Amino acid sequence: MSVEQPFSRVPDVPTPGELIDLAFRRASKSAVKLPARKERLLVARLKEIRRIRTVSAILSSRLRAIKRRIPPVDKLHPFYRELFYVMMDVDKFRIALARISRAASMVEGLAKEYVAKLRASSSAREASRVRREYYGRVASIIRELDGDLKVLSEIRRLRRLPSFDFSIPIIIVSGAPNVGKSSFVRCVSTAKPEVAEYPFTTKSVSVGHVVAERGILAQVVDTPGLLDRPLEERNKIELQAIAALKHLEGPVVFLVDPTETCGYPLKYQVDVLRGVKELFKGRPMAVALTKMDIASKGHVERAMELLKGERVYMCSTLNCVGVKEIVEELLKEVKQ
Ligand SMILES: Nc1nc2c(ncn2[C@@H]2O[C@H](COP(=O)(O)OP(=O)(O)OP(=O)(O)O)[C@@H](O)[C@H]2O)c(=O)[nH]1
Ligand SMILES: [Mg+2]
Repeated sequence: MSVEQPFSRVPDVPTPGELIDLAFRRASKSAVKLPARKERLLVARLKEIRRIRTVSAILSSRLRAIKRRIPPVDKLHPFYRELFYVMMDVDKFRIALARISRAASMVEGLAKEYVAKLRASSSAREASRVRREYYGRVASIIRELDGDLKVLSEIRRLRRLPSFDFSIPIIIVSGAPNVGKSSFVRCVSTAKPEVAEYPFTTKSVSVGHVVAERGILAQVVDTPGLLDRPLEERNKIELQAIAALKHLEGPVVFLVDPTETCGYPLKYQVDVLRGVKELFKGRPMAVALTKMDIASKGHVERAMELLKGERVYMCSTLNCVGVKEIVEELLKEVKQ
C-alpha cells in the first residue's frame, strides 16, 4: 500500500573472503572450449586467460553492484538523508565507496595486463604461474577493502526504516511510553499498521494509513522512544534523530494518560508535551486524553487543570472510541 523507502533494497555487503572465494570458485569451474587441434600451450593459455577474465568480471561486477544499489545520499528526501547522517559515518562511507570503485577498476586493469602476459607465455607452466600471480595481486586488493566493506555493510541498518509517501500528510502520534500511541495508530488505520524501526529506539514504530474512497488521506506514525521523554534528557545524536521527524509534514497528536497507569505522572507527561510543542511549532496539534474507559472524573479534572490553554480531546484507544474524530479534525486544518 505504501511507497518503498530508499534503503529497503540495499544489498548485503560481502566480506573480502566471500568475494575472493566466489570469484576463484567460479573461475575454476569456467569451462574452456578446446580448439580442434589440441596444442598444449595454446590450451593452457586459453584456460588461464579464461580464469583471469572470470575473476575480473565477477569481482568488478560485485563491487560495482554494491555501489549501484545504494541510493545517492544527495538525492534522498531530507527525512531519510538526516537519518542516514545520524546512522552512518558519512566521511568514511564516501571514502569506502570511492575505494571499492577504484578496486574494481584495478582488478580489471590488472586482468588486461596479465592476459597480455599470458599471450606471451612460452610454456604451460609459465601460463599457470602468471595466472597465480594475478590471483595473488587481486586477492590482496580485495583483502585491503576489509574496513571499507565493513563500513558499507552498516547500511543494512537502514533497511527497516519506515516508508512514507511525502505527498500525503503524515500525522505524528507522540506521548509518554505506554499511553496508547500504537493503539491509536491501529484505531485509525484502515489496514494493519506496518512495523518499522527507528535509530536509537528498541521499540517498533507503527505506520498506519487512513484510507478513504478517494485514496490515502494520511499516514499515521508513532514515535516510541523519541518523543516520549523531555528533550533536555537527550544527547546530541538522539536530538538529531528526533530532529529528522521535522521533515515529516503533517499534524501532531500528543496523547496524555490521565490515569497514570502508563507509569508516568501527569506532570512528567506535560513536560514531554512542552518539548513536543516546541519541536513542532506552527503545526496543527491536538492533545488527547486516553484511557477514558478507566479514567475517573478526578483524573480528567486534574489533567484538564494541567493542560489549561490546550485544545484537549478525549478518547479510548483500547476500544477506539473518539479516535477517528481527532484525526478528521486535524486533517481539516492541513493546507490542501
Ligand atoms: N484501559 C485502557 N488501556 C489502554 C488504552 N490504550 C492503550 N491501553 C493499554 O496501554 C498499554 C500500552 O498501549 P500501547 O498502545 O502499546 O502504548 P504505546 O504508547 O504505543 O506504548 P510504547 O510504544 O511502549 O510507548 C497496553 O497494555 C494497552 O492495552 C485505553 O484507551 N484504555
Ligand atoms: Mg507503541
